[in-house]
Amino acid sequence: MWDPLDVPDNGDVHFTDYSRWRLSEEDNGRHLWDYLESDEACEARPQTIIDKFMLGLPTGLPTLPPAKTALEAARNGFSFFRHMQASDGHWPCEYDGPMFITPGLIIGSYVTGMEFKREERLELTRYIFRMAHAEDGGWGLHKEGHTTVFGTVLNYTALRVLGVRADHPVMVKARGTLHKLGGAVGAPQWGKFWLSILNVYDWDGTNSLLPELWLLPEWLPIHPHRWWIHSRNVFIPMSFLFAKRFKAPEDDLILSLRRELYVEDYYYIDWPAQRNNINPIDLYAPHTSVLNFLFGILGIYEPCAIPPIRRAATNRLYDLIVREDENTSYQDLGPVNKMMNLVARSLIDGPESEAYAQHKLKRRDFMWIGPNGMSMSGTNGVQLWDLAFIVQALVESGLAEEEENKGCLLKALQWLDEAQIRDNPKHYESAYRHRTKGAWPFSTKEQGYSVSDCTGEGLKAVLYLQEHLSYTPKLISKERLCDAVDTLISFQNPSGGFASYELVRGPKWLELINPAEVFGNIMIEYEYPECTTSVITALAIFRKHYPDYRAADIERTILAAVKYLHAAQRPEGGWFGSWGICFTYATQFALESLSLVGETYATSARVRKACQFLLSVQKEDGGWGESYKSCATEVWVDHAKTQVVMTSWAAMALMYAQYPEPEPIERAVKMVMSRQLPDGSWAQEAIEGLFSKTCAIVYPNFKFSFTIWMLGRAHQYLEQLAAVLIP
Ligand code: LAN
Repeated sequence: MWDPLDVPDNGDVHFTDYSRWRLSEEDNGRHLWDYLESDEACEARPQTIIDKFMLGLPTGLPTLPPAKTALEAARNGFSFFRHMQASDGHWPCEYDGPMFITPGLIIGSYVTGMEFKREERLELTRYIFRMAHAEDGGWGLHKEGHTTVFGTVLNYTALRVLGVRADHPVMVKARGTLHKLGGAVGAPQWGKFWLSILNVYDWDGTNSLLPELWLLPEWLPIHPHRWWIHSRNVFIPMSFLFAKRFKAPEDDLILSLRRELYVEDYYYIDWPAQRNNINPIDLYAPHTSVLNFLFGILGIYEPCAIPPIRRAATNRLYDLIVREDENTSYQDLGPVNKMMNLVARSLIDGPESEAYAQHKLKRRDFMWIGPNGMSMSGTNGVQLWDLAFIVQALVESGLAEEEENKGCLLKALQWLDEAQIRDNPKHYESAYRHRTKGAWPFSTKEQGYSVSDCTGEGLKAVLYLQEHLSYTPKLISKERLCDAVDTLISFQNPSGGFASYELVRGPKWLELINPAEVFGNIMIEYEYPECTTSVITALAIFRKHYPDYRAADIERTILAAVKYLHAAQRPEGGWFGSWGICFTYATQFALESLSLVGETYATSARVRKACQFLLSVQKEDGGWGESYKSCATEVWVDHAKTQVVMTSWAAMALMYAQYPEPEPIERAVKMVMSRQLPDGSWAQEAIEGLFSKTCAIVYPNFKFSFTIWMLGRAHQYLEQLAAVLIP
């Protein structure tokens, strides 16, 4: 057990000295926060403006002359944001939101004996305190979501593991809520999994995570290599640890949690009866009858699993775990499989192993301290994704040619040069990976996963920097750009659309066996308007500069993609977004694509319909505001307040469509300008991103990239419109 923490009744004040935290300046986009113990160390390494801003401390940046035009507002925005560029060229940020990720960090670390610094434990505690809902003390699936058993049981448990006493007021309140919800027995599968690992839930209470699935022939539609990469990569260590029935050794904390988490007596719970017990408050994708039937059969099979076959299957799983660790230098695909792989490696290789040491080293990449305390990030950062948008914003607004910004853009280009993945993965086909040669990842090269749209936006950013600016060297050769193009084309599906990390490999009916209960559309890849647009706009820009490379393939790819986009438009006129919220996000992308093939307000009924849809939801103050709930319901759900990020997306959409009236865009510009703070920044508003239909995630740099981009473009667009209207 870790020693108890004496912490205040709430997280309103910092639990550590915030003037001692520093974000280290690494070369390759890695984010590592240090807590400096001594005054001398602090003096030797004073806090930077970035440290202060990320921690929510006053930055001391000056008040700027108020902007009178959209361009001045964009310029002020970047005068501020320029200071947030790390020395290696990227823009770091927090990446929190999901409330099931940080508990995985804490429980996974505890069961493997991987300790935290005391200060880290304190700020992890404060973060969870700060995220508790004021009314009932519970936690949701994500930080803006309603209280659920999943959120509450995992965060409650995490706090206890961190060392908070059971009689602390935060715990008393949360426990009351958990008990009102019926206790931990009603947790969804992923909650049951972490509780089983910690030995405060019985493995008999989870449905079988059939390891033998990996022994099936690959041509079978159900074979897990066909699943969405995140589901597959979480399923692998989960299934492995299930097969091993891994559980932490009992200690006082575990014995006590067995009393705290349940309404009934732990030792009398009918575990098999809990397998399909999920509190309705948590449910988004309830088990289908097909799944329940299969789980019924597996329940009978499990006790008689044939040992040599089970062993072969677990060996196979372990091999895949090792390959994943080695392919990603222990960053892993995401934070969930990262912590599960750690538990598996610690079990097999032991705490003295190189694998354990590497996992420990890379665990730091996910631990981010922000104004609310410390949390585990949704990935090891948003490096490439943010950088690519900021670069495009600066080039399109013209700010990139301004003297004071040139150094930033040169550094951004160097970062892109370093971040491009130059080869296919070490374990390639053997780990069922898609090609990576020439790709850009979402975060860092080390993590090493190619994503279709990240490669698209990365390529666009490079082309903008190398081809559109007067002062940049051509760091990335034609050959490397062509590698990126080859990867982009390799991502196209027969429908013409593009998915995220891989081609769509499995049939849609696999969704019938989605066991996760709280997420939707996670079993296979799907085509997305957002990913499709990033790819084809990149290809279109590429061919302008390199018309001789695979011209016919590029033309074919774009035309097929546009066909997919036509088919994906919703009857109301918008496009449904899966990675940002929601219709404003995806409609912006889709209209960018359609503008490529000359489909604009003047020429296309679909584009007119899309504009009308957007205008029908523009609010009184000229802005747009959409709730994350749109993503779950698949119909527009208004946010009570307008948001600068969504307003920027919607205004960008209207400009891509070449909407002929200036008024709605002018109103959007005014609204975004009215929210700009005296130092040129914008305050954080509601959450912007989302995944798997239900779970929101923050993109704090969007409030800079998309505002600056929209303001810069609007400045030019409105001038052009005025010139047409008043010749
Ligand atoms: C992300 C973040 C980025 C996102 C985009 C690039 C925006 C998207 O267009 C493609 C998919 C991708 C890469 C994506 C996939 C799912 C991620 C990795 C996340 C939303 C960040 C966190 C999330 C991951 C699945 C969280 C762990 C949860 C599980 C359900 C495994």
